[in-house]
Amino acid sequence: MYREAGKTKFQINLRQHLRDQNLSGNFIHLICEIAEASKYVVNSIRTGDLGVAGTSNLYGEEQVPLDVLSDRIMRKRLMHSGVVGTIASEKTDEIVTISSNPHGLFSVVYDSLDGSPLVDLNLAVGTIVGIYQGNDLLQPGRNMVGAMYILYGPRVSLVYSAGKGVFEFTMNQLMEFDLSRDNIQMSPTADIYAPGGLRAKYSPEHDQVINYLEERGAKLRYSGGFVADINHVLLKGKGIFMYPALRDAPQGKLRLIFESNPMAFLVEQAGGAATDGLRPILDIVPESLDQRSPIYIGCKDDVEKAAEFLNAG
Ligand code: FDP
Repeated sequence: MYREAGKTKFQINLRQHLRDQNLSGNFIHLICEIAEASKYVVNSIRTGDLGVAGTSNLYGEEQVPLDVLSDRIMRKRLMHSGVVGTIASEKTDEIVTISSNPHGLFSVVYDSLDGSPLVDLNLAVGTIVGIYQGNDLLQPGRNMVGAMYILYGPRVSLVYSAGKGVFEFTMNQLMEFDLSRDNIQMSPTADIYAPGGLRAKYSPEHDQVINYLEERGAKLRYSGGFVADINHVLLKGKGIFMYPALRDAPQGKLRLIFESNPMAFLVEQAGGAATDGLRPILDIVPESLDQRSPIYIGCKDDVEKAAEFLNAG
């Protein structure tokens, strides 16, 4: 976590860490640009909107809803980064081509403010990002070259993987990201479970998964924000998050490309697993940008056990 220089210990910042990982200059630039954008998102969350979207402020400027503002912040940063050929945002659901020659460039999918309704309740929200090489966004998540999220909680943290482990950085007083957790690893079984959706709409098979976890002594922990809930499961290392198929929503709620894939990439990198009940989330070939999928994600043995229950039905 720290670098020794004589007797002084220095924090390792994000850029230094990325250089130490021997990642390409373009990739480092991209991650750092997203980290920069997040500082403006933090500022908007802390000071902007406050439930007054649609009204004007003291200076007659119309207040922009936070989810729109954060989307603009992220989009602008990516478009001007010079290393991104294609973007797609959960907010607009359209593919934006920045460069028609994708050679050497990345395509980026993102949800700039997941859980945005929670901001007015002062609960944690986050940004989710998936990164591919080239310009094809409708490919399995396994082809991603990197994924990350930024959690805006009591602290701001950035968790990323470029396929060489999972690392957490925390924003310091200077709004720089310092390495705070090295090579995050998950245990095989969960102590906590985070269950999305309405219990009355669960299938009997999913009920069995819940009962199994409860009987094993796992405690329910659910914030209602995907990023905070995944962060809890991943950093505790002993958890499982589930957003199942519901009776009136057989594909569940969460978006495969914008939400589930980046998180599945991170959790697999930490030794966990993610399934839709039938196959690993990362192996699903998306047919559309807005495709949804049920998800069971977290400790490997429990994800496998959940799939067993679901398939026994
Ligand atoms: P939200 O609709 O509030 O943006 O991404 C969708 C999401 O939040 C996730 O952050 C969260 O995990 C989920 O929906 C919560 O859904 P339920 O309220 O149905 O549990």
